[in-house]
Amino acid sequence: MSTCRSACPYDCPEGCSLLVETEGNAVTSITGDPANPYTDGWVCAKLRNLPEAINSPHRILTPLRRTGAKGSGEFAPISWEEAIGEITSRWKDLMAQYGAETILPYSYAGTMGIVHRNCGEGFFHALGASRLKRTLCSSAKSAGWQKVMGDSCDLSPWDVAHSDLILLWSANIPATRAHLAPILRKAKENGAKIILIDVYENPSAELADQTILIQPGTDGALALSMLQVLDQEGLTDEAWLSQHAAGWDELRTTLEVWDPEETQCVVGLAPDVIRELARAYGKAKAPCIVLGSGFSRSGNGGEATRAIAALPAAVGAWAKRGGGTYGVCSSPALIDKSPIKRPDLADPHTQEVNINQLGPVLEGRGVKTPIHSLYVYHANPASVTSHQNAILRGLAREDLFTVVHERYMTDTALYADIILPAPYMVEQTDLYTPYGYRQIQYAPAAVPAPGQVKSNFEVFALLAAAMGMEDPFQGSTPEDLCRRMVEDSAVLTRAEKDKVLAGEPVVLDTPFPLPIETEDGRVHLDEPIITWFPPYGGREPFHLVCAPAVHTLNSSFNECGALQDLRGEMTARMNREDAARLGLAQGDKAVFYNDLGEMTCTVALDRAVAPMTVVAEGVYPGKNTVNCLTHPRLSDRGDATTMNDNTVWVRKA
Ligand SMILES: Nc1nc2c(c(=O)[nH]1)N[C@H]1C(S)=C(S)[C@@H](COP(=O)(O)OP(=O)(O)OC[C@H]3O[C@@H](n4cnc5c(=O)[nH]c(N)nc54)[C@H](O)[C@@H]3O)O[C@H]1N2
Ligand SMILES: Nc1nc2c(c(=O)[nH]1)N[C@H]1C(S)=C(S)[C@@H](COP(=O)(O)OP(=O)(O)OC[C@H]3O[C@@H](n4cnc5c(=O)[nH]c(N)nc54)[C@H](O)[C@@H]3O)O[C@H]1N2
Ligand SMILES: [Mo]
Repeated sequence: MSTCRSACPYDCPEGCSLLVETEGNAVTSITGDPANPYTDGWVCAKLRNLPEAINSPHRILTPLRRTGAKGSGEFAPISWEEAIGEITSRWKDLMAQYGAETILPYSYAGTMGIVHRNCGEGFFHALGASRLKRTLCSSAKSAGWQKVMGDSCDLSPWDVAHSDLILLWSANIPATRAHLAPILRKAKENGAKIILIDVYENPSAELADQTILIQPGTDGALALSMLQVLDQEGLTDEAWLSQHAAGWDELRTTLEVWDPEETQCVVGLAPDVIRELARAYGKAKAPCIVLGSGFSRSGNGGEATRAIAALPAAVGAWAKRGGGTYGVCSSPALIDKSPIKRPDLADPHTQEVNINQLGPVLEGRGVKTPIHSLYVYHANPASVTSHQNAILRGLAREDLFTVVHERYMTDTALYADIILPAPYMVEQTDLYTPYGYRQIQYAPAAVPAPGQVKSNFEVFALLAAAMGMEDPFQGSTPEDLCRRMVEDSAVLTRAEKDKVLAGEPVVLDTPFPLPIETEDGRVHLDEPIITWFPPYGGREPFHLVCAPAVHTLNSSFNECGALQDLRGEMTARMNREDAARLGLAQGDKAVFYNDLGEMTCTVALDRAVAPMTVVAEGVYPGKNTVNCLTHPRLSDRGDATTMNDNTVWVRKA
């Protein structure tokens, strides 16, 4: 038995450092590495159960060719030579007929390792394939933040311990930020008050002193109303604003309409609740907003982020230790990823497809060159992307040549013409820098890849050679590339570089006060904030929100039986009074539907939900799951998903 260091590859802010125990070539256990003070020696149930998936008999271990109808799941093993030969000869034919834009790569967040996440981009740019705009997650939030705060980072998680008022705003701590929980408990012991602001009583409520439930997509209105109260009641920090902000006087002239009496009908809170929240925020010594991303997956997500980002500026919170925000952008760029992403190879004239619009695009809508081949790697669009029914119709097209590089039979892989076998993180070498704090870790493979499994990096090298293209990495290995990126870091010191290259996690301090990295060094509150857009549909009475589940991560871990048991069946949470009106009780089956699709699942009433709101936690396998009800329209800023901004009808099944 031996133990080696590794890093979690999933898309959490946590970026845990891991200890992997192996026996021969088998992974026997995964635990947290005490060498990373934030991981502190423990990991979530998902990672503890990962060895089950790594060692599962259901893994795909050889390339496969489809033998039955698309979606039937009938495949036969083939060799790598045959697989690469078939893919590249099909591509050459399609390129001759339609041009390279007819090929669309589709990748997102299966692995967050810098090399394997990004190494395909240069290949597809060089090929001249359609470009994919990857805005499936929190791009509206980033774009709104950028407008106010430029390239500024926000706090590190441990800074939150110094705050005396913590707003958990649209954040599910036990699910997505588990290591913040001990820090929140510490802050509470020191006298901090914690308030959850969400559309349902998510499991963070157990850490909070108060829960405030608002209508989905109204966070911007709530923030503007809080600003109005702060301004009216003299709770703003005018000295800080005049020195560090631009546009406050313009913004304050627009606040009149956000009187709590006017705002109540938008956000669904009594005026007193808004006033008390604003007063508590304005009077706190160092108020901190822990800002999740759920609220930003809305038509108005970018503008809502601008309004929320104005709050710490208005009260001068950035000047106080523990004050500000945590969860937006906690890590500066420690590494230059361009040697892997190769933006220099991209042709800006090549057609661009928004990742959220795969369904309509596969149906021939919104593209100049129709897509005849789809190459999916480390993503599962049939489950995670809006307008599931259009995606499934597209994937079923006989004239679409689909390749899926996967570890097990996902709903997307079921529709592939060719499946290529992919590794778990312990079977490949990569470099990780999580977005939730300043950390970097180099993680060499712990065990060899089983069967004929190959990494994204290896597959793109094979595809490039078979297409007769120049190798964008000039024969380098992932190990070489990781080493070079660390050596070239403009931020890390020599001692830190040595530590990273020795495989140890390196955690960096946050400067205080945080530098404001806009062109003029000021927080930008200029330009009116426009926060009201109706949800998609709007005729249907219930607002549908997709929320994370504790025991899975998007569609990852659907392959893990123990975690599926812990998560339980697919449910939709409703407000108890709404359910009673519809004659629905806890455990009843109900149909949730709109003009895009229909989902039947169990009604859950055990957690409070805002009125007229339906919350679906987690991404489940199969057809008619929650993304059959979400529309591919884009957000106001960042061209991002609006999957939390749709409406549905509900009836008893
Ligand atoms: N266990 C687990 N961990 C995960 C994930 C997971 O699915 N499960 N996903 C990973 C990924 S990809 C990401 S991006 C991160 C962050 O993952 P996110 O999905 O961004 O999760 P949070 O940041 O916790 O924000 C979710 C919260 O936002 C709330 N919310 C939704 N709409 C609104 C709204 O309009 N207003 C308000 N106030 N609240 C709203 C939801 O009810 C939920 O409680 O977590 C990562 N970690
Ligand atoms: N309803 C609903 N929809 C959602 C969300 C939600 O909470 N609810 N969350 C949204 C968010 S925030 C995000 S970020 C997206 C994420 O959506 P995706 O990026 O599609 O992420 P996953 O669903 O985790 O699927 C990743 C797949 O990559 C595979 N994989 C992992 N590592 C590798 C590798 O090294 N190589 C290859 N070839 N494959 C690999 C895994 O086996 C897995 O099947 O989903 C979004 N969609
Ligand atoms: Mo995400």
